[in-house]
Amino acid sequence: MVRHYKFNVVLKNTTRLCSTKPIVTVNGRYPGPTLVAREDDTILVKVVNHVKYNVSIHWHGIRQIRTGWADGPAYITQCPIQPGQSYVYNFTVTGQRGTLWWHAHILWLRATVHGAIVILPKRGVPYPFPKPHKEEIVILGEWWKSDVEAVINEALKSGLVPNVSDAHTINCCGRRLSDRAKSQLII
Ligand SMILES: [Cu+2]
Repeated sequence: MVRHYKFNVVLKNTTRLCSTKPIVTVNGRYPGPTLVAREDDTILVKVVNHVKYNVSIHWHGIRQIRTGWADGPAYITQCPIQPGQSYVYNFTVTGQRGTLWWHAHILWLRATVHGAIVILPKRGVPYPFPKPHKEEIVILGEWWKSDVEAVINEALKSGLVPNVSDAHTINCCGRRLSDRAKSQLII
C-alpha cells in the first residue's frame, strides 16, 4: 500500500511559558503529524517549504534500502528544499516495525519540526511482546523562549555551548524547569 502525506512547512505563532514566538512547524502543528504505515508499505511525503529557511526532513531509524536520496540530511544525501520549493520523499518500510520519529535535518529546525512514525507489523504478525492494553505516542522535546536559530547562531559565533532550553515538553506542552532541576541537567 502507498501512503501519501503532505507536509506544509509553515510558521506558527505559539505560546509557551507565557510568551509567544513564531516557530517553524509542519502543517502548523507542534509536534507535527504522525506518519502511520504497515511494514512493506511505501510512504510518499510531499514537503512544501513556505518558510525562509532551507529545509530537509530525516526519517529517523528508517532503513533506506536503495533510497538513500530519501534519507534527509541536508548537504549529505540531498540539497535542502529551498523557500518556495518542494520535494517528494519516497521510501518503502521493510524489515522493521515499531515507533520511530521524523525530524528536520538542517540548522536547529528539528527543535519544533518533528513527529512520530508508527510502523505496524504485517497483517497477522504480532509485535514481539504481549499486546499492550493501550498505545500512546509520547514525544519528548525542549522549548527555548528565544528563537532557536538565534540560540545556535550565537553559540557558533562565540564557540560556547548553546543556551540550555527553558523547559522540557511532553507531547507539546511543558513546565518551566526549576533552577534546581536545571542545574541537575547541566552536569
Ligand atoms: Cu534523527
